[in-house]
Amino acid sequence: MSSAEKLIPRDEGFDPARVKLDFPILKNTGLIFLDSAASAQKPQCVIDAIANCYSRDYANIHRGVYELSARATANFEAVRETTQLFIGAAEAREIVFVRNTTEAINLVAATYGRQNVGRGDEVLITEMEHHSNIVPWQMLCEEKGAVLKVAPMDDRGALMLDEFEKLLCTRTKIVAVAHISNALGTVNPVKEITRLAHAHGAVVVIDGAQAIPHHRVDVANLDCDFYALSGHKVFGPTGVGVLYGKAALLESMPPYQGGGSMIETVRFEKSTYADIPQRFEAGTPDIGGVAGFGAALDYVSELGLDSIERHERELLAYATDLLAEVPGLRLIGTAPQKAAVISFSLEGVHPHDVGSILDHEGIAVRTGHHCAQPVMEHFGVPATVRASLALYNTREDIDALVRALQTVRELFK
Ligand code: C6P
Repeated sequence: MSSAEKLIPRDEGFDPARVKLDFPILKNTGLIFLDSAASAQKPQCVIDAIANCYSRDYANIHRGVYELSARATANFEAVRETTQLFIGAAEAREIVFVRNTTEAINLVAATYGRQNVGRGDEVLITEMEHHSNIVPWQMLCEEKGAVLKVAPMDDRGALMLDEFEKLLCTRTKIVAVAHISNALGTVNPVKEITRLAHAHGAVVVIDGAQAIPHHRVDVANLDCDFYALSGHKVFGPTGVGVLYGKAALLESMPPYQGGGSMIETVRFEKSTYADIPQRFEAGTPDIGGVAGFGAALDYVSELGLDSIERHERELLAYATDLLAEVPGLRLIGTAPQKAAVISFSLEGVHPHDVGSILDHEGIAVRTGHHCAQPVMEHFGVPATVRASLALYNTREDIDALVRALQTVRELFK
């Protein structure tokens, strides 16, 4: 079957209860898993793809002349094409395999950033970024004597686009923005952000970690320059992520790490580097992980991102309505464009206590600052409880969450 055929969605009615059965950890334990924003669970097809890679198709890639190595290489490169189609990239060589979103952003900061950002230049981010989309830019700015600018959000957690625009100027070299905030669920207008940034000559890096499992992403349509994502958030294994970069930009960039696979020739006097994307893929990659990642993208494509998005939108509305009935519950993040994340605090109860009691009721949520400390500071809270949704969550999961929160309320009366 060709990659294109594999990506045809099976769109005849989306049933999350049936989808749940594809996930052994959910099927076998009855766990109500509301922490997919941290890392999503894995369907059987992903687990099988990893096992099959190691039991049938495994050898190092891009090296061996023997048939098994050629097959392993072909399988690995086929996932690059699957990824290209999945995010709408123009060419497969625009897909760089990395470990995760964090590494993808660090790669851009350390290569494009070091090459193009100088003293007095500016990097523009937003107040709602994950630490992975703050610290690499801070490190770059410190090294180069550049300035990190931060566009504010309002008290719903929506980006103030007019303020963002005012911060753009000829010194802005890079704009780095989350597609969807992990702490608030805010969906940022990344196409408009990209248009504004380009009008000022800046390149745009989108942190897509939270968007990719929920939302149809089309990088060509967004016209962004870089897009970062993690496989483990889109039902694939940990250890595999993607940096998308426009070919012309990737071609202009120096390597990130040196070693095997990223070179053309090596002499003690000087080495020359491979073409993209191999230039950025030093060393042996996560071959089994990439097989699992490919299976995860196929799985999501078969279910159909439009169906997934519709289901999650309905579930978010359902949960938001029910949670409004819980006394003392304050939603943190109420932007008009929101997806898959419900952050909240419960008056008089520490978020960690809420999390522990929910755990006791068989419900997994994340509590803490969610690696977004500036967001917590904005809302004047040390931490929140975060219930995050995915394609396998049902209304029954939300009902159980609300019941358990009523129990917390009773205990802390
Ligand atoms: N957020 C969460 O619980 P890595 O760890 O590299 O796969 O992803 C980092 C990252 C970057 N950007 C955003 C918007 C993210 O949400 C994350 C990961 C997890 O919210 C773990 S802190």
